[in-house]
Amino acid sequence: MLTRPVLLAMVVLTSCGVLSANAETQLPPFGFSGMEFYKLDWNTHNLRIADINGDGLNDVVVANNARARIECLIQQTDLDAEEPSAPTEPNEFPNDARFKNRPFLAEKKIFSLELGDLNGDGRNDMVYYGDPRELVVVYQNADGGWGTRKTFDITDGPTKQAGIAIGDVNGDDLNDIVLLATDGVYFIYQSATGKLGSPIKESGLPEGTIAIALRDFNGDSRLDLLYACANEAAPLCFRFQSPEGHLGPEARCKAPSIRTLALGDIDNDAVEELTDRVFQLVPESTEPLEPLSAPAFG
Ligand SMILES: [Ca+2]
Ligand SMILES: [Ca+2]
Ligand SMILES: [Ca+2]
Ligand SMILES: [Ca+2]
Repeated sequence: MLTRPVLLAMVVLTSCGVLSANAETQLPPFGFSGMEFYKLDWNTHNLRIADINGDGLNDVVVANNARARIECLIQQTDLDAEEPSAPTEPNEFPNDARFKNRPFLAEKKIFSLELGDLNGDGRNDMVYYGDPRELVVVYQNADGGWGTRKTFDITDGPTKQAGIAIGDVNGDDLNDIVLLATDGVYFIYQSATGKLGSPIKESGLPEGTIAIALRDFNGDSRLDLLYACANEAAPLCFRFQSPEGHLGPEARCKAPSIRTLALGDIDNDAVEELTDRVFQLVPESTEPLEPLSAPAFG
């Protein structure tokens, strides 16, 4: 039995080649390896996956408000080099060897956290919003460590998770920051020299907005902005990016209320889908979306 504080968070890893092919669907064989465990603390959230040390291997980043820090689990290249740590108490699980923690001291309570390249050097940087209220950008060094910090004095940012999105929202192929505010949204654009400009606020939000996301929802290769709302009548609201690099007016979508939301291309057609009880987005369409009758995941 797992008891506090033995296992407070875990990472589940997968590998392929375990099961036989499905004769009816001709799908390739796939399966899962065993779970791997990494002990963290209570009150961890905003788990993100990206390469944060420039070695080409994805790492795991998660905010840890119990210690006012950000856990950076760096994927190791030689799993045989280090044995898992031995348990020190009965029923304690040792950490597995795939990741090694390199914690970053945030020194604040973190509400939202995202990763992405924000200066065009090809290395993922980190941005978070927290209390004391400010937006913090931490750039990745050339040696794969965290380096220069840049702060933005924004006091009306999000107090919920998923309040930050990173992506190109003005069509110049440079990542920008979108930050949810209490009564609007901030845009922080990256310049051609890799500098972040001053925040520009657009007032007004769809009713009940609790989260934002950037994806290409209509297949034109330009990122669009999604507002997820605690609004039973219209929980999804889109702003599609125009060919000129402007986010268009809000396009609301009638749908069942949202409990959880995941984004991704789940049928390999290069167009993003949303899944809750599953909605499928149709390329080249801005018409109101209709939920599919059958869930995609059983
Ligand atoms: Ca890495
Ligand atoms: Ca960078
Ligand atoms: Ca941009
Ligand atoms: Ca688009």
